[in-house]
Amino acid sequence: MLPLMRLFKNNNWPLLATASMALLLTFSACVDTEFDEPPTGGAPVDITPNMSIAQLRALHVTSGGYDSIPADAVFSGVVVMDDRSGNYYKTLVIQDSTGGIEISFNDGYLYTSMPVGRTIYVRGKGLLLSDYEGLIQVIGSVVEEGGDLRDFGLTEAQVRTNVVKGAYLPSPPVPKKVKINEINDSHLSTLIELEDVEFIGADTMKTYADPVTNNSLNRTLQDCNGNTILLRTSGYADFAAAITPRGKGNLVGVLGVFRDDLQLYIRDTTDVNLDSLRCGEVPLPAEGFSSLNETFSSVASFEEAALAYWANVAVVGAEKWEGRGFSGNQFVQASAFNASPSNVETWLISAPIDLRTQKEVSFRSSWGFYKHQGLTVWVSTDFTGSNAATATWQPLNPILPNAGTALDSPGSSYCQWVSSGNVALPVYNGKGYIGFKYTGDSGNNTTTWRVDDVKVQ
Ligand SMILES: [Ca+2]
Repeated sequence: MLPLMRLFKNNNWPLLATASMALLLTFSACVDTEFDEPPTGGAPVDITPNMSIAQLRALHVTSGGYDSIPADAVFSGVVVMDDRSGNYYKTLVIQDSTGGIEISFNDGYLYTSMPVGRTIYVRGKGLLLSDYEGLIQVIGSVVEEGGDLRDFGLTEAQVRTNVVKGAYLPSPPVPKKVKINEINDSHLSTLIELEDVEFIGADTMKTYADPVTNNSLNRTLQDCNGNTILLRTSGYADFAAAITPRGKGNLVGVLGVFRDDLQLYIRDTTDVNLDSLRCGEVPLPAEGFSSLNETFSSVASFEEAALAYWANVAVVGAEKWEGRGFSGNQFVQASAFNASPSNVETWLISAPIDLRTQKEVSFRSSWGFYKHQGLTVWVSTDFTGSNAATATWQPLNPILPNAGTALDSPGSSYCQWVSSGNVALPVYNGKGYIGFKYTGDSGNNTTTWRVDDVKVQ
């Protein structure tokens, strides 16, 4: 519903609505050139565009209102977004060399006759330009309902009279490569490709949208310089339940806007190719890393810690190590407080380390709400990445805080961070792994244990 107070530069809405209705009645004698079937190529089209999409967009001068499109205008473009996956609904996005624009329809299943890659031609007669929260759309009509203005997409009759379906591109539309910090309004409703982007840590391994409630969700993409853009997905998309990848790579989508927020929409998950190492990650040497320096700066607070080449395993119960932050410093912690099931054994296991030369590990740790000594530290040379419970673990003997360790500030429930000291690792002709093991239960052994700054050298 749109407020009646919207402004109209070219006309007032009743006239426009009347014009739309008149169009339905009188335009049916026009040439009806429709090509629903050809899978490629398409039949010749007896219609020639006389207006670019950039020129069309420039006709929308009434922000929040309506502008009519000249009756003799003809614009065309290649469909770059259709409604096949359900991420877009009753809407197409078409694009020519000058820009792109959304076209709103009254009916769905548009992809069956106007899929991505097909050129369509649109006669302007009777159509309007509107905008939805800042995104310009071609619509079929606007009608007053109970004091509100309501936009309607092109009716089936308007599709017959105004839309001519043309040839298919020989190959899919090619997106324009652009960097996140270069994206601007000129890219709205066009197909773009972001290179070397990844989901922020908190948005990896999550569903694209909520397939249960059908709520749309935003996920945030970032480049390696920290520039971000939203990826928005409809809860009705057939890939809403798919899981966002952890890696970095290229992502193709159509750019939209909602008020001040630019947001990308993918057509489906084939637009997402994020399978390289994340920003800052380095390839794993076959013999393991010669050193580690994990500050946990990449872990997301209140999320399970996910670190390249590290494992985070619930051996007993469901709790895992999670990220937390305090005063700008990120670290990991585990706790059995309110755990269900009650008994907790969870391991945070380091990336593989080359143990062929003498190495030492150091880290710092602290507790919160002390009840019990829940942290132990181990090393294994037969951990495979998935056998935390059955691998052979040798105990290490680091310095850990205890019940008597001073609080980090008066009244705090947390103790000061305590350095482990340099703890020698075994020399071994292969790789080894440091295991941080938390045990507790939700009855009496609920202490939070925190770890930061794991160094091996
Ligand atoms: Ca840290």
